[in-house]
Amino acid sequence: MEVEGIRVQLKKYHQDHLLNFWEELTDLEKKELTDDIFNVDLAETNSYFERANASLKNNNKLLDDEMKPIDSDRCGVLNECSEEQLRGYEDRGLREIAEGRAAVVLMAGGQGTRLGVTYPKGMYDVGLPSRKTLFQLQAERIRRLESMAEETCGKRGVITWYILTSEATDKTTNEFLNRHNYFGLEKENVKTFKQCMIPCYDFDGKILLDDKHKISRAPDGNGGLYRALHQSGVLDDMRNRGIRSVHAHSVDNILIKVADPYFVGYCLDKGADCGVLVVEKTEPTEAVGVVCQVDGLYRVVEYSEIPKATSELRRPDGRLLFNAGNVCNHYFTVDFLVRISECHEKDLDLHLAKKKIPFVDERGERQVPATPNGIKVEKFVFDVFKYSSNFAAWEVPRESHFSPLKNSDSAGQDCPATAKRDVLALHKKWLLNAGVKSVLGEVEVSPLRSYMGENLNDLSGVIQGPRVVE
Ligand code: UD2
Repeated sequence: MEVEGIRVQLKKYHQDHLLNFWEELTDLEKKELTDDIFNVDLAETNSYFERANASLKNNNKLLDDEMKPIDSDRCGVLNECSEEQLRGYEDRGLREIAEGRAAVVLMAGGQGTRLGVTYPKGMYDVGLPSRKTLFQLQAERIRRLESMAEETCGKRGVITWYILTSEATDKTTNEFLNRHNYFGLEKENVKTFKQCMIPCYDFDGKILLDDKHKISRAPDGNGGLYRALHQSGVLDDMRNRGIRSVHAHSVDNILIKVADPYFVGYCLDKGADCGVLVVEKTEPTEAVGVVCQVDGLYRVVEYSEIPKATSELRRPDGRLLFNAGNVCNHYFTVDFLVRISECHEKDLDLHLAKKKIPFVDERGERQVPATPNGIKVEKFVFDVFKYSSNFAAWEVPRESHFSPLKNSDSAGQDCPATAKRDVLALHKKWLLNAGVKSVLGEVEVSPLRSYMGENLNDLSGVIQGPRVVE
């Protein structure tokens, strides 16, 4: 198509400013820009902006008066379960693994802006004695769990590791995993798949230029998972492998219990098609969404969207009323994921965030703004809860399950130093529970040795760090 044809198309959607610098571009740049424009579904892009704006207004109206906590009969609490119940859940979870019916979806397409690194967060090493990265810790937990399932059930099953990447993380993630031989997992059982990128807008819905010949784009949020699962063929792969249960989680929780057998077993026991793992939110300002009901439907109200007064409401015992802290840790059946991608993906809510987005101004100069100048539209992974026909929540203690790596150390929380501290504190507790007399200095337990504190009973006396218990 000639440039005039493209201009007419763009004009129809009020985006013809994308050609403002056409005359200055080289032939190669012209080709890059036209390819870039052809890759945008203009009708969908404009509707994204309008829908995101509309849902923002709608949210504010709904949330103030319609939120209710989770019904207690829908929420299992790990600390309140009997040993027998827990053993039952664990057995079910391990059997799912031994039968090859469990998979992990790791959401690793985010840009890690707050942490301030230019590489994927999974490659981050928080400074544990082993210097293992988040990816390595997760891969080794999978390996250990496969062995535990085999020991319990007498059968070895594979946990397929599907990793959601984006344009920002895909190449580097693949190179990294390859360079490290998939940390001992079989290459055929580790599959990366890419989410979509959507254009960024100014406050009037005009698409921003990142360069004179390049549209500014960002990943479509972790809810982009559903479209990507379908488009990349991952759902077909899951069905071909006979997978039934999917544990989907964020890349940055250093304590993540990958394919958590209690959580998976609990969801199977309840017959849930969609489940969420929560920790108690104790501070109204903490950056975790809360799981609750709105108009009788389960959903997460994100930390950036909950009204302040609502976030501060307390129960008679002093705990927050909305305390089911979402930690980006979910269970889905494959059937549920198929239903979402076939029937509901196009209707997922859109969330709008005001961000500082580098852009080319009307004079053709690239600006890096100091204050928010534009909008990113994102889909959120938890926005499918309302389509669940049997929803379940599972509450776990924070200190053994959740320590996210979000910020650089200067923030003092959710940062490399706190992630390292929390792993070492948990491992110390495991060792003391196993009969070790004392633990001095930095002592870490390899995930290949122990997944959740088991298999340490041969240790005793004093363990002096720095050391990795292999
Ligand atoms: C997420 C949760 C929030 C709370 C918090 C706890 C969502 C939408 N919000 O907020 O409720 O639980 O975590 O730590 O889940 N990602 C992608 N593609 C994207 C964007 C993100 O794969 O386009 C991944 C990202 O790599 C990370 C996860 O999704 O593994 C969470 O993303 P985030 O760090 O942007 O989410 P956050 O902390 O705002």
